[in-house]
Amino acid sequence: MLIRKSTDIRPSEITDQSAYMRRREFMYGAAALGMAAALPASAFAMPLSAIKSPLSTDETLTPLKDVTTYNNFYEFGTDKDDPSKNAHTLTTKPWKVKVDGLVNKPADYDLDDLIKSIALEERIYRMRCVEGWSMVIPWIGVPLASVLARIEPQGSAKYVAFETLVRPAEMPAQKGFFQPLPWPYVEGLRLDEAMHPLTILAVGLYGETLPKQNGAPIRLVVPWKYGFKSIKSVVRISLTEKEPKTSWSLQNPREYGFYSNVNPAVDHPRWSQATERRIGASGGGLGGLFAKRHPTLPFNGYGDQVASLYTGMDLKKYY
Ligand SMILES: Nc1nc2c(c(=O)[nH]1)N[C@H]1C(S)=C(S)[C@@H](COP(=O)(O)O)O[C@H]1N2
Ligand SMILES: [Mo]
Repeated sequence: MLIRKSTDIRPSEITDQSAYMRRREFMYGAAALGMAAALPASAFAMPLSAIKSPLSTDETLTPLKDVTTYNNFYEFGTDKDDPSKNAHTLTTKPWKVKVDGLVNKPADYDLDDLIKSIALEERIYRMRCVEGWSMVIPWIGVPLASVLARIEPQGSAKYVAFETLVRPAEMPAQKGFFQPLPWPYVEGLRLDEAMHPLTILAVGLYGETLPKQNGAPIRLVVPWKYGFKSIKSVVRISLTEKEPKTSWSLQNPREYGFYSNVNPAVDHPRWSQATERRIGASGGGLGGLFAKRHPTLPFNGYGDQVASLYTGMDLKKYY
């Protein structure tokens, strides 16, 4: 059988560049044959070409299957497999991003215009969830700094605020009786954090457009902060003078602060952050169901690049 879903690809194939290429050829072939409508949602991913970034880690990649089935995207439900089951209903085309606040170029941008002619880069990043697990994901995206340069923050802008889509008709948890978070999901960065070269807006992973469960069509990726800062399916970017509200600190201010830097020395009030479990059974030293937990690094291992952003701040107080 020629047609394979991304979830049918064996983990051993995934790190292999030639597997990307075969799948690309397959997608082009399928489109040419007019088969696209008959394919499952996950197969609508389109290939993206990107230059490899030197800012990537060389750690073993988390298998695609785990990256796309073990997710947090509460708009689609709170279980890890809810996003992969439910997110196919999300319409991601057309996609507008409202840019407003303290910028010289506010507009309702078409996503394509917002990132037009900014070179796509593949960035392999370690990601660390506050729940105590981690992954290594080959993102494709653009530096947020390049997008900010396009929209021109004004001199008084100190923060960047982000918002996710509110569309209950397509996001089941937004219309359910139990609403796990206030909507829209909101996040924010200080302007210097947003401008840092490690901060990207991702539009793809594993060589293709983003799966919906991972935040299609565009999501933030900030690898030195806990996963929840990396807001998905972004529809609004605002430049502000005041520190923006963030979803998890709105929901539980005692447990979650604005900065949310990965910090093994600051426990979550209900559990330690000292160690983590690498998701996926790919081997590669850290992975596997029975793999031991291993130490979490300050700033998720990106301290050399980002620690200077926080010089003089008490990171126990500003967690
Ligand atoms: N809109 C939105 N963005 C979100 C979330 C969410 O529930 N809604 N969850 C966050 C959390 S807690 C994590 S760990 C990451 C998970 O990203 P991934 O599923 O692509 O690994 O997305 C973050 N972005
Ligand atoms: Mo998370």
